[in-house]
Amino acid sequence: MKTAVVLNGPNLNLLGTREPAVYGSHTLADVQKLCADACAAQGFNLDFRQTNHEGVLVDWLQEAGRAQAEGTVVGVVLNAGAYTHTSVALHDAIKGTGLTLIELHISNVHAREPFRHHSYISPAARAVMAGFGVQGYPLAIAALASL
Ligand code: CA2
Repeated sequence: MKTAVVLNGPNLNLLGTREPAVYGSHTLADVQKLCADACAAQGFNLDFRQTNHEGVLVDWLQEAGRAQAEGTVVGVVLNAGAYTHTSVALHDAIKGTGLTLIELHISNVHAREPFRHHSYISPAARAVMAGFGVQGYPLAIAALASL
């Protein structure tokens, strides 16, 4: 059974505690449950992680890239949080690993502040999803199955 990797970046551990108008009221634990159910439906194992540290995300992307090359990982769903808009290192990690990666945002970043309109992730991603709320996560896992 292959594994779907879901990586979450900075401040996503705060989901459900503030800004419900933007991010909804679900917690990250709720999101993990949504992902677990979606993986069960697709016949995947789930590897679900969150970190506030850019270099940790780089390490995890490299780890997932090696596992995908070995055939044990189907791909990655990445919500890089604010690093989306700043991180050449994440762009390079995705490009360098050749990962099948879906960039995901809970909110519609294009309907928000201009500084959220640019993504360093998008040019390296296989697909981009934004604005589906936390339901985007199970949608992205289903999409990994068909990529
Ligand atoms: O919409 C998304 O998923 C974002 O990736 C979330 C990031 C933001 O910087 C991106 O522009 C869009 C922020 C995640 C922080 O989430 C919080 C949730 C509740 C309270 C405070 C922060």
